Amino acid sequence: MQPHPRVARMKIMATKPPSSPPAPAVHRPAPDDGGSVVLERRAQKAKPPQMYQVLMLNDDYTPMEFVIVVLQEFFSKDRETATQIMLKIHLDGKGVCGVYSRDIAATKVDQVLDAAHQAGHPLQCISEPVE
Ligand code: TYC
Repeated sequence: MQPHPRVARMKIMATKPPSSPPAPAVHRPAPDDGGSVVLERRAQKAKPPQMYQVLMLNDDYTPMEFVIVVLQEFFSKDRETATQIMLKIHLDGKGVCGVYSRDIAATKVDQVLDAAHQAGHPLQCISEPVE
């Protein structure tokens, strides 16, 4: 009996045992580069966080001593440094008390405003991005 025409046209393929995957390509250094490895410089991904400076503003009513104590308590200044900063604010109208990450700066501002409010002084304190 004749095989069906489609069967007759089928090629019989020999089956091969599975071959192992091709070996990874080895990129040999070009003959003239001395075998050196070139590391590409990548743009830095993470920028340092924006920092914020906390400033106190001068006014005519808050006692100097209160400002000095605030600088010692909340900004960890020794008495001499605190006095210098207070006098700078008194003379220039404002002065930097410290530089912090955004959340810490906001906390410092709250602490100063709370203490001033509790003591009945109009002392003002703000934070702003550095640069
Ligand atoms: N000017 C105030 C006074 O003469 C002192 C003062 C200093 C007030 C700094 C506020 O942020 C300040 N008593």
